[in-house]
Amino acid sequence: MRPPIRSSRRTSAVPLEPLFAVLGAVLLAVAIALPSLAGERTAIEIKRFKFAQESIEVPAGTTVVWSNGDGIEHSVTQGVPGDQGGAFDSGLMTKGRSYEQTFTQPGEYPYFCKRHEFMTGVVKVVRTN
Ligand SMILES: [Cu+2]
Repeated sequence: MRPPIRSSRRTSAVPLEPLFAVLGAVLLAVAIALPSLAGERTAIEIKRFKFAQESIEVPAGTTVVWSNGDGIEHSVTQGVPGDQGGAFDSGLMTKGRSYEQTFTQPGEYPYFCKRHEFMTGVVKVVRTN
């Protein structure tokens, strides 16, 4: 009888760990460098008739990006219901649309949805040092 053929191949011939370490270092360097190239960006999703973060605090220069995840139109309108501030207004956004606003001046910026006035949020912009 012949002995069964044995494979000498190993399942993991190429060590991947060093590659991941290099990739991780590159990604970290990019993540550190990006905010200094352009202001920081932060995302707020609109989902189930709510702004995912109803209150956020960001450093001046930050761009806030709202995106509509609902199958119904929403807006991001500066001010409070009945007293629209006028500083920014996305208009009605269909599903998948996004709107961005850069905040350069420290202060509190309340906003709401024109269609659903119970949907409110605030962006608190703080001075950067
Ligand atoms: Cu709405």
